[in-house]
Amino acid sequence: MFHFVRAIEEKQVKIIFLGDDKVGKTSIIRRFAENIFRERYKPTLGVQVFTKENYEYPANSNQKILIYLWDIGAQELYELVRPDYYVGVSGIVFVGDVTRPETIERIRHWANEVKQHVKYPHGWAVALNKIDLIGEEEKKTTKRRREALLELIPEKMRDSEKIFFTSAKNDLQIIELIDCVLSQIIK
Ligand SMILES: Nc1nc2c(ncn2[C@@H]2O[C@H](COP(=O)(O)OP(=O)(O)OP(=O)(O)O)[C@@H](O)[C@H]2O)c(=O)[nH]1
Ligand SMILES: [Mg+2]
Repeated sequence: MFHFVRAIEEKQVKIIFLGDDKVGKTSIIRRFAENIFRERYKPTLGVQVFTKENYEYPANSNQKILIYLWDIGAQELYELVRPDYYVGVSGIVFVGDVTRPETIERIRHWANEVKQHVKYPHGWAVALNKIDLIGEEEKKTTKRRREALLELIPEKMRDSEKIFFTSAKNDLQIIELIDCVLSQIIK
Protein backbone atom coordinates (compact mmCIF):
# COMPACT_ATOMS: atom_id res chain seq x y z
CA MET A 1 0.00 0.00 0.00
CA PHE A 2 1.27 3.38 -0.92
CA HIS A 3 0.80 6.37 1.22
CA PHE A 4 0.17 9.26 -1.03
CA VAL A 5 1.25 12.59 0.29
CA ARG A 6 -1.46 15.04 -0.41
CA ALA A 7 -0.22 17.63 -2.84
CA ILE A 8 -0.28 20.86 -0.96
CA GLU A 9 -0.82 23.88 -3.03
CA GLU A 10 1.16 26.35 -1.04
CA LYS A 11 1.83 29.84 -2.20
CA GLN A 12 5.41 31.01 -1.87
CA VAL A 13 6.62 34.56 -1.79
CA LYS A 14 10.03 36.19 -1.56
CA ILE A 15 10.24 39.43 0.38
CA ILE A 16 13.50 41.35 0.49
CA PHE A 17 14.55 44.02 2.98
CA LEU A 18 16.53 47.12 2.05
CA GLY A 19 17.88 49.93 4.16
CA ASP A 20 20.98 51.42 5.76
CA ASP A 21 23.04 49.73 8.43
CA LYS A 22 21.52 49.32 11.90
CA VAL A 23 18.03 50.45 10.89
CA GLY A 24 16.60 47.14 12.09
CA LYS A 25 16.14 44.95 9.01
CA THR A 26 17.24 41.80 10.81
CA SER A 27 15.29 42.74 13.93
CA ILE A 28 12.03 43.18 12.01
CA ILE A 29 12.51 39.85 10.23
CA ARG A 30 13.33 38.00 13.45
CA ARG A 31 10.40 39.53 15.26
CA PHE A 32 8.08 38.40 12.47
CA ALA A 33 9.60 34.98 11.79
CA GLU A 34 10.70 33.90 15.26
CA ASN A 35 9.20 36.40 17.70
CA ILE A 36 12.66 37.21 19.01
CA PHE A 37 14.30 40.58 19.72
CA ARG A 38 17.92 41.22 20.62
CA GLU A 39 19.23 44.50 22.01
CA ARG A 40 22.79 43.74 21.06
CA TYR A 41 23.77 44.79 17.55
CA LYS A 42 25.30 42.10 15.41
CA PRO A 43 25.85 43.24 11.81
CA THR A 44 24.51 40.88 9.17
CA LEU A 45 27.32 39.47 7.08
CA GLY A 46 26.29 38.69 3.53
CA VAL A 47 22.81 37.39 2.83
CA GLN A 48 20.65 35.36 5.15
CA VAL A 49 17.29 33.83 4.27
CA PHE A 50 14.67 33.32 6.95
CA THR A 51 11.39 31.47 6.43
CA LYS A 52 7.95 31.82 7.86
CA GLU A 53 5.97 28.67 7.16
CA ASN A 54 2.24 28.20 7.16
CA TYR A 55 1.53 31.87 7.56
CA GLU A 56 -2.19 32.35 7.38
CA TYR A 57 -3.06 35.12 4.99
CA PRO A 58 -5.57 36.68 4.91
CA ALA A 59 -6.20 36.07 8.61
CA ASN A 60 -8.81 33.34 9.23
CA SER A 61 -8.83 32.37 5.57
CA ASN A 62 -7.27 28.92 5.91
CA GLN A 63 -4.86 29.92 3.17
CA LYS A 64 -1.28 29.16 4.17
CA ILE A 65 1.70 30.92 2.70
CA LEU A 66 5.39 30.14 2.75
CA ILE A 67 7.32 33.38 3.06
CA TYR A 68 11.02 33.70 2.34
CA LEU A 69 12.43 36.77 4.06
CA TRP A 70 15.76 37.83 2.56
CA ASP A 71 18.05 39.79 4.81
CA ILE A 72 21.25 41.45 3.69
CA GLY A 73 23.96 43.28 5.58
CA ALA A 74 24.03 46.98 4.73
CA GLN A 75 27.79 46.78 4.26
CA GLU A 76 27.22 44.29 1.49
CA LEU A 77 24.39 46.34 0.01
CA TYR A 78 26.54 49.43 -0.32
CA GLU A 79 28.82 47.53 -2.62
CA LEU A 80 25.89 46.21 -4.61
CA VAL A 81 27.67 43.15 -5.78
CA ARG A 82 24.53 41.08 -5.23
CA PRO A 83 22.08 41.44 -8.11
CA ASP A 84 20.93 37.89 -7.30
CA TYR A 85 19.34 39.30 -4.18
CA TYR A 86 16.57 40.62 -6.41
CA VAL A 87 15.88 37.46 -8.41
CA GLY A 88 12.29 36.31 -8.17
CA VAL A 89 11.37 38.97 -5.64
CA SER A 90 7.65 39.49 -5.06
CA GLY A 91 7.75 42.07 -2.28
CA ILE A 92 10.09 44.71 -0.86
CA VAL A 93 10.29 46.31 2.57
CA PHE A 94 12.25 49.57 2.76
CA VAL A 95 13.48 50.27 6.27
CA GLY A 96 14.54 53.54 7.90
CA ASP A 97 15.32 54.44 11.53
CA VAL A 98 13.23 57.24 13.08
CA THR A 99 16.14 58.29 15.30
CA ARG A 100 18.36 58.87 12.23
CA PRO A 101 16.41 60.89 9.62
CA GLU A 102 19.21 60.47 7.08
CA THR A 103 18.39 56.75 6.88
CA ILE A 104 14.84 57.68 5.86
CA GLU A 105 16.14 60.06 3.20
CA ARG A 106 18.17 57.15 1.87
CA ILE A 107 14.99 55.22 1.03
CA ARG A 108 14.99 57.22 -2.21
CA HIS A 109 18.33 55.66 -3.06
CA TRP A 110 17.14 52.12 -2.26
CA ALA A 111 13.99 52.60 -4.35
CA ASN A 112 16.11 53.73 -7.32
CA GLU A 113 18.30 50.71 -6.82
CA VAL A 114 15.27 48.42 -7.01
CA LYS A 115 14.18 50.03 -10.28
CA GLN A 116 17.46 48.92 -11.87
CA HIS A 117 16.87 45.29 -10.95
CA VAL A 118 13.14 44.65 -10.70
CA LYS A 119 11.24 45.51 -13.86
CA TYR A 120 7.86 44.00 -13.03
CA PRO A 121 5.14 44.98 -10.53
CA HIS A 122 5.79 43.92 -6.96
CA GLY A 123 4.41 44.61 -3.50
CA TRP A 124 6.16 47.07 -1.24
CA ALA A 125 5.93 48.89 2.09
CA VAL A 126 8.04 51.22 4.22
CA ALA A 127 8.99 50.57 7.85
CA LEU A 128 10.00 53.63 9.87
CA ASN A 129 11.46 51.60 12.68
CA LYS A 130 12.37 52.12 16.36
CA ILE A 131 9.24 54.17 16.99
CA ASP A 132 9.46 53.05 20.63
CA LEU A 133 12.41 55.44 21.00
CA ILE A 134 10.39 58.55 20.21
CA GLY A 135 7.07 57.31 21.53
CA GLU A 136 7.66 58.62 25.04
CA GLU A 137 7.24 62.25 24.10
CA GLU A 138 4.24 64.43 24.52
CA LYS A 139 1.60 63.40 21.97
CA LYS A 140 1.52 66.60 19.93
CA THR A 141 5.28 66.70 19.50
CA THR A 142 5.28 63.10 18.41
CA LYS A 143 2.67 63.84 15.76
CA ARG A 144 4.64 66.74 14.37
CA ARG A 145 7.81 64.72 14.45
CA ARG A 146 6.17 61.85 12.62
CA GLU A 147 4.91 64.20 9.93
CA ALA A 148 8.38 65.63 9.44
CA LEU A 149 9.78 62.12 9.04
CA LEU A 150 7.15 61.26 6.42
CA GLU A 151 8.29 64.26 4.37
CA LEU A 152 11.67 62.59 3.94
CA ILE A 153 10.12 59.75 1.95
CA PRO A 154 10.06 60.35 -1.84
CA GLU A 155 6.76 61.95 -2.79
CA LYS A 156 5.81 59.11 -5.13
CA MET A 157 6.05 56.66 -2.26
CA ARG A 158 4.15 58.75 0.27
CA ASP A 159 1.18 56.41 0.38
CA SER A 160 -0.10 56.32 3.96
CA GLU A 161 -1.43 52.80 3.53
CA LYS A 162 2.06 51.52 2.82
CA ILE A 163 4.06 53.35 5.49
CA PHE A 164 4.30 51.94 9.02
CA PHE A 165 5.87 53.25 12.19
CA THR A 166 7.23 50.00 13.53
CA SER A 167 9.02 48.72 16.58
CA ALA A 168 10.75 45.37 16.33
CA LYS A 169 11.49 45.76 20.02
CA ASN A 170 7.92 46.28 21.19
CA ASP A 171 6.31 44.35 18.34
CA LEU A 172 4.43 47.30 16.90
CA GLN A 173 3.00 47.22 13.36
CA ILE A 174 5.20 44.33 12.25
CA ILE A 175 2.40 42.03 11.14
CA GLU A 176 0.57 44.97 9.54
CA LEU A 177 3.75 45.77 7.58
CA ILE A 178 4.14 42.26 6.18
CA ASP A 179 0.40 41.86 5.55
CA CYS A 180 0.46 45.09 3.55
CA VAL A 181 3.10 43.63 1.24
CA LEU A 182 1.21 40.34 0.97
CA SER A 183 -2.04 42.14 0.17
CA GLN A 184 -0.44 43.42 -3.04
CA ILE A 185 0.94 40.02 -4.03
CA ILE A 186 -1.75 37.54 -3.02
CA LYS A 187 -4.97 38.09 -4.84
N1 LIG B 1 14.76 50.45 20.48
C1 LIG B 1 14.78 49.72 19.36
N2 LIG B 1 15.92 49.18 18.91
C2 LIG B 1 15.89 48.44 17.78
C3 LIG B 1 14.69 48.22 17.06
N3 LIG B 1 14.98 47.47 15.97
C4 LIG B 1 16.30 47.21 16.03
N4 LIG B 1 16.86 47.79 17.10
C5 LIG B 1 18.27 47.73 17.51
O1 LIG B 1 19.06 48.38 16.51
C6 LIG B 1 20.29 47.70 16.27
C7 LIG B 1 20.40 47.30 14.82
O2 LIG B 1 19.39 46.34 14.47
P1 LIG B 1 19.60 45.29 13.30
O3 LIG B 1 18.31 44.57 13.13
O4 LIG B 1 20.81 44.48 13.52
O5 LIG B 1 19.84 46.27 12.05
P2 LIG B 1 20.16 45.88 10.52
O6 LIG B 1 19.41 46.84 9.67
O7 LIG B 1 19.89 44.44 10.30
O8 LIG B 1 21.74 46.19 10.42
P3 LIG B 1 22.82 45.56 9.35
O9 LIG B 1 22.73 44.07 9.43
O10 LIG B 1 24.14 46.09 9.77
O11 LIG B 1 22.45 46.07 7.99
C8 LIG B 1 20.29 46.50 17.25
O12 LIG B 1 21.02 46.87 18.40
C9 LIG B 1 18.82 46.31 17.59
O13 LIG B 1 18.62 45.77 18.88
C10 LIG B 1 13.48 48.82 17.57
O14 LIG B 1 12.38 48.69 17.02
N5 LIG B 1 13.59 49.56 18.73
MG1 LIG C 1 21.10 42.92 9.77
